[in-house]
Amino acid sequence: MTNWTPHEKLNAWLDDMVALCKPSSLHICDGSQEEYETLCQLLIHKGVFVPLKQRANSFWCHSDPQDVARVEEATFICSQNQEEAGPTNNWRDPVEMRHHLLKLFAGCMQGRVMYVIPFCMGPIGSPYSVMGVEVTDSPYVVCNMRIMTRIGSSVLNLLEDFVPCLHSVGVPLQPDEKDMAWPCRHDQKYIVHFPETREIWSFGSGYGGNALLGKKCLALRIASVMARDGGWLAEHMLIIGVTNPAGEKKYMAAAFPSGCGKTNLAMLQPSLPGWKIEMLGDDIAWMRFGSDGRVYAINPEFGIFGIGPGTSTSSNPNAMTTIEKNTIFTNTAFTAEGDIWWEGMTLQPPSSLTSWKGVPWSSDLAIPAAHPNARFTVPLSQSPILDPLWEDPKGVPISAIIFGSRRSTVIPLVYESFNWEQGVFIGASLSSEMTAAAKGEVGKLRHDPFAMLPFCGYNMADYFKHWLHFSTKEHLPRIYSVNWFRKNSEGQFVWPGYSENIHVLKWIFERTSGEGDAKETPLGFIPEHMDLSGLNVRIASLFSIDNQAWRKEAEEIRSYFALFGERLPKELIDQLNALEERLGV
Ligand code: GTP
Ligand code: SPV
Ligand code: MN
Repeated sequence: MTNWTPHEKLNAWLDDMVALCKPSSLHICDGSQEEYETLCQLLIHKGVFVPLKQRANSFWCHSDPQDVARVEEATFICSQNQEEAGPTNNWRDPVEMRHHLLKLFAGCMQGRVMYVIPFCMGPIGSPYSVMGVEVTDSPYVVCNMRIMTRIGSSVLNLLEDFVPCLHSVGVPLQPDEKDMAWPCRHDQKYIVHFPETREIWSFGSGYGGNALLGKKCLALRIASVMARDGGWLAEHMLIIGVTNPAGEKKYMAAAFPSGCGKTNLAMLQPSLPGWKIEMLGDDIAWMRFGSDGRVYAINPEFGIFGIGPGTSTSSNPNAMTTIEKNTIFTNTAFTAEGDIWWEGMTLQPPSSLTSWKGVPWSSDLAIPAAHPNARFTVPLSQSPILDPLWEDPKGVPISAIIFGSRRSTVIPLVYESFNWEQGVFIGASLSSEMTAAAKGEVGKLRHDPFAMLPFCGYNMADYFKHWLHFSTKEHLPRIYSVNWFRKNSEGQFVWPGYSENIHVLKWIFERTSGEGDAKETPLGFIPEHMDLSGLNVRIASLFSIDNQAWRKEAEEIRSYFALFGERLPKELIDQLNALEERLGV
């Protein structure tokens, strides 16, 4: 065994990975600033990174046009039995998949450096954190992992057990062969999880959740299995602190599908005087029951991998402040002045632009200059509204859980569930119009239970059961449904959203204090009065409940639930029946 590190299990695994992938050399990442700068220089030299003139220590880069988002059809859960993965996951037999992967990865790092990234999801030293080691042949991945997770010697020194995460862009180099700027595979992409042995193998993509393996792969797919076994929750949720004008503070968590507004809600700048939002996380929450019976949440991440398009000083000023420096921009447009740009950043595009594909762009082309899933990678510590408890190892107590999605019809602005079980039903029946965050048909309505459809590492029916089994706990958070995306018959949003979403959070805040007027409806409680004076909105268009549309919705949920067969918890059918009864079916 080679003494790569002081850690025996790691050394044994690295020996195997080196023998399999045959890199030209191996580099153990220490996570230092120097190392980061060296890698950025290397990426500049390779033509991947372009330094930005207006933003210190920041870079523009663009990917291969066929490597721009998560690839759900190439994402696999390889549990022993297909039933364990359930009807919503792509399942492959673990033995066959391993056999296939060993062939794919054989020699895949020839001519490249193998970077070894010890990383920690959660604050280093927290009993709730989980460590991983990602082996990758992509220096872009190393730079992004350093922002998104805690990496390097401080992790290696404390490393005990770890989740092995193997990543390769899948493009070996022959001696003297010139590398591509963004090597990846068009023909073969594999994002593979072995939930029982807690391993991740990713091949052929260098982008986002496909390649930064601490995020969706570990902190959601593998962690959801750990959470099921350990009695906790690993969720696709933002975490915020909300303070009212009297100085009282509560924490809330919210699950929205990809591209449906988590980062924006996490960074909300309230339009209502005296209210304050502070962020702990914008994408993932790990939640546990504390000894006082309350739910406590930590954010396992260290950075923000946020969507650019739509972000501006008016829609999200806090995000704009966060990305002034130390930021990697991927697939945005690039200005003649050496800065980045995306649709929605300013009303008019700058006069001269290079598109995300790296070619001259003009508005005559009638295509966006930035890719709709263009992203910024930035340290969470740069958020101007960071919550003081963001690294608290035990997490923050959650008073409300919010489920939201992108629905142009049917779902009202906000409603409160009658109880936990109905709240779980709301999560389970969530559906949303698809966005550019994953490869697929943008705008298509699909079921996305708990915003976890692409991220649950086991049978979704068992996941529902896991949520339901907490219903006997005391001090449960209240559960809400929100929808910022309702449209009128002209196709315009009926709700201004963004900073005005504080109106909804205010009502939720008051409800969790036993205040806040509410009216009972078949769906749950909706606000009795919400002071929206000054906003150009029609209350009816925000809160109306179309009985007929809801009956259709209920029918649709019933046929979706049938997918889970006998495994679907009976409580959810009871909830659906009760909803139909209230609707008068
Ligand atoms: P992922 O990072 O993929 O998980 O996405 P996310 O859930 O963090 O979504 P994000 O906050 O990045 O928002 C996605 C898109 O929705 C952006 O284009 C936003 O501008 C837009 N958006 C966010 N909040 C609102 C809102 O309140 N109203 C409207 N109309 N659009 C919003
Ligand atoms: C999402 O798609 O939910 C994201 C982006 O947060 S990625 O990291 O690519 O999964
Ligand atoms: Mn996300």
